[in-house]
Amino acid sequence: MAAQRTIWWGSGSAPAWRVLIGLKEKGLEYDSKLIEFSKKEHKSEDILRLNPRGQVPTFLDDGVVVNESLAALLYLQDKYPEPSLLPATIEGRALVYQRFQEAANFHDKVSQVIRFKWTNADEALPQDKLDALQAELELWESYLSEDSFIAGPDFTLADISFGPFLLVFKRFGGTLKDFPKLNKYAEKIEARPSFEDSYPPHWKETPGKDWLDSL
Ligand SMILES: N[C@@H](CCC(=O)N[C@@H](CS)C(=O)NCC(=O)O)C(=O)O
Repeated sequence: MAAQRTIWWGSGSAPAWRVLIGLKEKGLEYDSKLIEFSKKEHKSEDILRLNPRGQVPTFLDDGVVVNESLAALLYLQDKYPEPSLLPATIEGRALVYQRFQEAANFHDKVSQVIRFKWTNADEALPQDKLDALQAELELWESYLSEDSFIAGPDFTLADISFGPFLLVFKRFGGTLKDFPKLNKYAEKIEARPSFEDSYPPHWKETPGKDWLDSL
């Protein structure tokens, strides 16, 4: 019998996007529950029963609940090993595990500037927050070589962890003009079918912000 699989997600939620990308990379069918944050649907009974934090992604696979996005990606790789999203060598996997977790730093710096602007729309972004984001971008730029993915020559779990947040950065005006390798990388992942087929629907219909256009 086919697995019963459901994901609750919200348009523009990078953690939820990660799990959608993982499902698509694995070629798995799923029941898609797109929630609206403005209607507080992430606090619905259906979600709270499975995820007391009332967040997306909320993910149910064959009776197993795995809510945290990174945990859900590891679960998918574990339960559905092929096609693999990990390198064959232990050295390769070590780097993927590192970047997979390290993406939290980039997420944090991007979120800090976005949160600041949501609540202080008329104020300029604090220089220290911009500097911290610039330093993050420099690190991630240094991790790439001309045609590589973020943790080596192949697309892996590390790209699913990091990529959606890089595209959030672009959505909020990031240009990557001083980061040519990241810019090329962003275009490459954005065009990948798993990203394209799960692209945040409202991003296709509405313009983003220009808050990060100095970077
Ligand atoms: N650590 C969680 C974060 C999930 C998360 O923060 N989801 C946000 C949307 S991006 C959410 O549902 N926020 C609503 C809330 O916290 O009430 C993960 O990686 O899955």
